[in-house]
Amino acid sequence: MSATPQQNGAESEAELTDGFHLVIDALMLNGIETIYGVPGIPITDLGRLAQASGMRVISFRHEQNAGNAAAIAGFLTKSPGVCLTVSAPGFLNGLVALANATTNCFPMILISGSSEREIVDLQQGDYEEMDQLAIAKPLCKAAFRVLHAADIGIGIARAIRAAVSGRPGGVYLDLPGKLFGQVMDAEAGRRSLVKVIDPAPAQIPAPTAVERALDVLRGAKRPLIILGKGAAYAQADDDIRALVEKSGIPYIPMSMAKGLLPDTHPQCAAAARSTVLQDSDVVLMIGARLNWLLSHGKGKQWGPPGSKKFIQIDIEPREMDSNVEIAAPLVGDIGSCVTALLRGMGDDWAHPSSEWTGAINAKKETNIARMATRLGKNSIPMDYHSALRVLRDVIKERPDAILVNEGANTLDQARGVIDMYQPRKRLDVGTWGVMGIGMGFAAAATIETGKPVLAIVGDSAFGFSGMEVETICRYNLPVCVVVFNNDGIYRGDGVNLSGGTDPATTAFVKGARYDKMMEAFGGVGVHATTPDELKRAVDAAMESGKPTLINAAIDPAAGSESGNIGNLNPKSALAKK
Ligand code: OXT
Ligand code: ADP
Ligand code: MG
Repeated sequence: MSATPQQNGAESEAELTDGFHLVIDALMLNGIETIYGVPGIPITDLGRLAQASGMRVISFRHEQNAGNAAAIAGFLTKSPGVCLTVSAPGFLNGLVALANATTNCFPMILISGSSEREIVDLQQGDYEEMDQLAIAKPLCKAAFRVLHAADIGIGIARAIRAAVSGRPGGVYLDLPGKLFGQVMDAEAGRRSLVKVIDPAPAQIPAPTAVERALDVLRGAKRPLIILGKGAAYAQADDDIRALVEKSGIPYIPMSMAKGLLPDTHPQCAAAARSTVLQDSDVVLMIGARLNWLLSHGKGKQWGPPGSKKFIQIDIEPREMDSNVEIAAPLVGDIGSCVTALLRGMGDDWAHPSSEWTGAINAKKETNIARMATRLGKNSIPMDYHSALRVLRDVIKERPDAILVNEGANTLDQARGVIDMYQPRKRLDVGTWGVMGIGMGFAAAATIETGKPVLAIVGDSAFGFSGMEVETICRYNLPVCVVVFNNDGIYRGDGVNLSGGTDPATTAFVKGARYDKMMEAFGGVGVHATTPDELKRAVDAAMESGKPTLINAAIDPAAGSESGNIGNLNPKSALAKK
């Protein structure tokens, strides 16, 4: 694309382009079709012109939500999601999402306009003055600034490569306002653009590392596979399934790896989690880290010290031995590593003993029966299980719908109750347990995949991105939000320990009607007090595809403090009861 030349002498008749058009052309050349952002100085025209060029530009109400949308777009597509913000405050609003993307290994690029370099560097008080590049650097994988229009192509190419190659992550690209207006010859501009070839090259594991891993696996008596969100990201679904089935090894999915194989698969040991973590002797980790979510691979959850050997597949060599010794590191991309293992296993791989799989199945049956009792109660007011039972059925009936999930009890209970059947259908708070991903993830998930979204969010969690219901209505997105409204954070029955009139720190307005928020913008709002009402409302929403918010009234006393991770919540021994 190029600007119309001014008819002013022979030289200026040459076709011209400028910074705005070069940024758009560079993104489009690299297959980036959607921008998530919030407009304003100095990037308003960038969004406008991008839309005019045929890109989809989704304007949010707050940059954090636009950033979360871009991050999850990256996770779902393996191509960097792009978030566009204004300078200083808009940039800062986008940073939580950028840092969260980096932490979760989601590829995204945060592009922020910035103020005049000369004034910023002399700290002379420019409009929205801030040294954005310096601030972004420690929070992302790479950060770049482009000062000359002729470097835009290279700048965007570097940002794309940094985001998706190796361990994926967030990248910051700083574009000063002055850059956009810089004019250059259109043909030279075209030549300056770079189409990134093979942005995330395969990383083939060393044959010796594959052999070592197979040796350790062969020696196992009680093997276990852990699938993490890296495995979901890798899109090596068929090979991963083949490895699991050929090996016969029981597996557990981390939260966002649920559905990589259906949770109902006979080898799925999610319902015997404690047993398999404790009693296994060899653990094959595929795209999962031994961080807090896995108790760092040690402690009583993992059985006696020294009782375990780990094989770890990861693209990041430095992940190995980060928490415990890795007996067989397998560094490479998951697709290549899993194919190499499959090839090396041959045709006569011995499945684990029935003693091991039998013990797991016995534990599964006990836990599933316990869960069934809870799910069987038709409690009114609804508790988590009676509400989740109907939502479990909704996903069973529509396995291609995407589930977005945040909260504490709302998160932990939904993860256990709702079986997933397809890869990359469960999106949640991830490595940080961050609240606020809800509406950004929901919007991008349907925009990127064309699938309907069911967002199950706690009333507190919803508050972090709730204003984006307007965005969901504005773009008429098929998103059904179910707010689990228990009047507060964890529980709605907290009391002010001082006896004063202020509400408890964890309590919200009682009986709030979040459904009215959706109605305010033309969507469908429903207040549901029984499992039947909830099921009817969700079915109608999923059928119609209309933006819908269901306020599911949950017993304020039903939850527990911090959900399943109350053990991480320090308590004062001195506090008054
Ligand atoms: O094997 P055993 O016997 O042990 O049993 C296990 C499984 O085998 C079994 N199981 C099953 N049984 C039967 N059937 C099936 N299908 C089945 N599946 C499993 O069940 C048990 C438990 O299994 P599970 O869940 O797999 O295992 P476990 O032990 O829980 O796993 C450990 C973990 C650590 C992997 C897991 O718990 C996990 O993934 N946890 C993630 C937790 C998390 O990230 N929480 C969110 C953060 S909490 C807190 O930080 C919140 N804040 C603060 C805040 C945040 N986060 N962010 C920001 C920006 N600001 C502030 C806030 C404000 S939460 C929050 C809001 C909360 O309020 P809301 O209103 O939103 O929500 P409500 O709580 O609903 O009110
Ligand atoms: P979970 O929270 O599900 O346990 P984590 O985010 O902790 O998952 O771990 C994901 C891991 O997957 C990271 O260590 C990351 O380096 C790795 N990873 C991501 N993509 C790939 C890939 N294509 N090939 C190999 N490893 C990958
Ligand atoms: Mg709540």
